[in-house]
Amino acid sequence: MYNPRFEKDVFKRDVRNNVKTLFRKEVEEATPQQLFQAVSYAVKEAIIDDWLATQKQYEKDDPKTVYYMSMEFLLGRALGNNLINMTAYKEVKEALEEMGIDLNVIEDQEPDPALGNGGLGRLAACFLDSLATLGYASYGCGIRYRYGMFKQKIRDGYQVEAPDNWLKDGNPFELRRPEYAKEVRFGGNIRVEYDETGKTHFVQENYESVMAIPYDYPIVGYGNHIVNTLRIWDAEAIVDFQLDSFDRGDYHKAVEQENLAKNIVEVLYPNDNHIAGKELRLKQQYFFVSASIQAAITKFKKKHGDISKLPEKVTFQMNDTHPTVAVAELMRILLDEENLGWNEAWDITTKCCAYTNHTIMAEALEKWPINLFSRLLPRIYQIIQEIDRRFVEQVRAQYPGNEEKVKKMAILMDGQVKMAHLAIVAGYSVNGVAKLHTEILKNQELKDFYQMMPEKFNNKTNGITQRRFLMHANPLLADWVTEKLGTKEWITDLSKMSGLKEWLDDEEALKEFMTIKFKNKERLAAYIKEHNGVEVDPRSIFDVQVKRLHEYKRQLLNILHVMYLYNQIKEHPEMSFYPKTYIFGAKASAGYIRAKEIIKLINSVADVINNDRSINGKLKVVFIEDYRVSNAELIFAAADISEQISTASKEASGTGNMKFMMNGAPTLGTMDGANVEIVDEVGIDNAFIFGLSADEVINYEQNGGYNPYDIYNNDPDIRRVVDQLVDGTYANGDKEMYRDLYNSLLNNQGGARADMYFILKDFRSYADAQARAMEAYKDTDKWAKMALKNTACCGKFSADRTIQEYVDDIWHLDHVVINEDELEY
Ligand code: F58
Repeated sequence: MYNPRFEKDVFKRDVRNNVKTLFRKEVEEATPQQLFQAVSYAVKEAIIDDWLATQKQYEKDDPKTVYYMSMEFLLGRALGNNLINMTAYKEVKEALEEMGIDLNVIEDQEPDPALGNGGLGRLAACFLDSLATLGYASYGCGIRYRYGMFKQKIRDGYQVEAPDNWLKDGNPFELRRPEYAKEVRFGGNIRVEYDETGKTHFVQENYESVMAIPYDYPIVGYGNHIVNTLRIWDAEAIVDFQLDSFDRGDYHKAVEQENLAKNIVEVLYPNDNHIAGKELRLKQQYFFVSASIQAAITKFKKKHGDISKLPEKVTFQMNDTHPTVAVAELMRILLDEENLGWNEAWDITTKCCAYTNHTIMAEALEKWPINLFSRLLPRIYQIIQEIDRRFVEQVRAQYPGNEEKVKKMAILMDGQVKMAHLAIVAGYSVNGVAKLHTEILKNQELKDFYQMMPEKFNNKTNGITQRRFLMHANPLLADWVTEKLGTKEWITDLSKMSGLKEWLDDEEALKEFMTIKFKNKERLAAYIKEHNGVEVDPRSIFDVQVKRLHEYKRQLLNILHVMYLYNQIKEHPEMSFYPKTYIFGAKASAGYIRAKEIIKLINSVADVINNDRSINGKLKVVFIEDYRVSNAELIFAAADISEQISTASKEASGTGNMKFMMNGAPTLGTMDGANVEIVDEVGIDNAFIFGLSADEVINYEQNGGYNPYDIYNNDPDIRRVVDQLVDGTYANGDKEMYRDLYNSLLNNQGGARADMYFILKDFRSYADAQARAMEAYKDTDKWAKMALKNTACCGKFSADRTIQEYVDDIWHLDHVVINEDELEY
């Protein structure tokens, strides 16, 4: 793909000029941060041309557009990724080298935008990349949080949170678009008016409002000149705080509006798989949803006029229930502003909105107290009442006399607004994110809805972008893949990876493959040395678990097993043992006490083991501070083993599992989420599977759980490890530090069953899988083959495949092509 701005001389000149105009400096005097800015602005100029060309093409072709509505977009750094997708990475690297600048150092200057918690937010970012790459018109719609996911520091083994002021040096890639601002209203009351024709009008009065100001981010497609837009909203007070309002007695109002604007976009709620239910969060939701839908309608009407045709050109995908007020907001606009009747408005709305579910964890299901909801969003609440009234009527008609059904399915029940129910009733599609997850939704969690409207339910197994997680994260492997396949087609068609199977029996190729892994392990070892001060041996097995910290993800199982291994090594110093490095990375939500105890435990175990000379470095434990997209890229590339050990049925899909697989790390995991499909692709012999099945877990849960004492009393190794939580071994003699963890494993506590996540139940089977993995690793050739097989079989897990399925089954978008010859640079 050609872009004249990446001609070396042109690019170098642009960088030099940028350093001058931005900082009044010569390149030689500029700081790395200033160079990052100067380089990024030069890249942005190249992007802008394609961004304009894309808008023109869309204007001409008038394709149907998806609005991907999400509270979170976990983008990661943009510079490297943009260069890759502009197919200019290597040229720019060279051009900068000639100027004495190292691109890697420059890339490291970019703050890592973390407008998301974990899987759900990162999925949204991968989807935008794939939409642009496949040539589909799309907008990401979200919030421009002033502070993203907190920075994690580890102090004395404990997690400490520091604010993530990611915008402090400005952001070269964003574009402020005040001309597209929209007003968003909260609170007040609704006055009913009748006009001369007898028609009813609903007027909101005494409300507070804020101005939503959009910031646009370019989303660069790979090698196709398409640049889509991520539009995230900032909030500003409607009237800037003015002194004269003091005189008018509006002082309080003026201050309030300022505060409202400031608070709404201040910070991302740092919860993963848990809903806090705070009023401010609902404000955030309505804020970005209302602004986005208003903007979409304005754009549509400008071009098409006739609002009844909206479903032909627009679809709103709701990333989990967080944007579900979209349904009612669209109804509000159609009813109150477009003056449509209820049936017509409902017909349009239910053809435009679709919903993705990402979890079955009860604590993540969104429910809002009616009093809070109706006070904050009075008109939206009225509309939901009417949606609910009509829906309940339908349930009664279909299941006469079955008031149980009504109770289970109503949107408004027990003083709550149930957002998932609203999303299902109003959505034309409801999808899960992996086969197993969708089956559980259909047969357990959402069974009543599935029975009533089976046609809405479908599965879309998640995927990841190979542009970031292979090309950018692992350039050595990316080049090797291209060489072995003799083509770069895998970059936009990951199914081509299966061509690597030809090399499975080629000793030389396997050696090269493992040499690349080794170099990546050295790169990670250097990072760990620099950031943790711990020496790890790149020849040891890198066994990695990186993801958010949550009990269901069972980092506790992993660290208990490390404690068990340590006991074994101490007791049988002669036993055969391949050196292992256990690597963890995880943030805990700030208020999630038990998750924080687990982080402390991991660090305490690391302290004891890493400082025990008697074990000759056979075992090391590392907790990588501040796990985020940028260091994740180093970690996936360097992993030997991918730990995916959630309690079966709890992890909807997982996407980290796919990133490890792509980079040649076999899965050690349960039959949960997309692990099931990974095993389908790679074969059971190329993974290390253990533990209860989802059916078994669900069965235990429905029958009151199991008794962990049966295991504790009969398995001395397990008992010893559990007892070590309360005998001071890992707490400098303090017997209380981990008492809560100990209790969580053995005793029922309030509503929570003992060992809710089946850690002791799965322990033996986990230890066995670990032992099998170690045995397999000892056989170098066999291991290399297994690792390569994983890379070769990752084709299904591209987000490109996922997006194509969304397009075919749900969105029905039109494919857009930009003809390079027609570009006017
Ligand atoms: C994750 N959910 C799932 N939620 O846990 C994971 O299995 C799946 O692969 C991924 O979505 C993508 O489908 C998740 O990350 C959140 O973080 C929410 C954030 C907002 C509050 C509720 C949880």
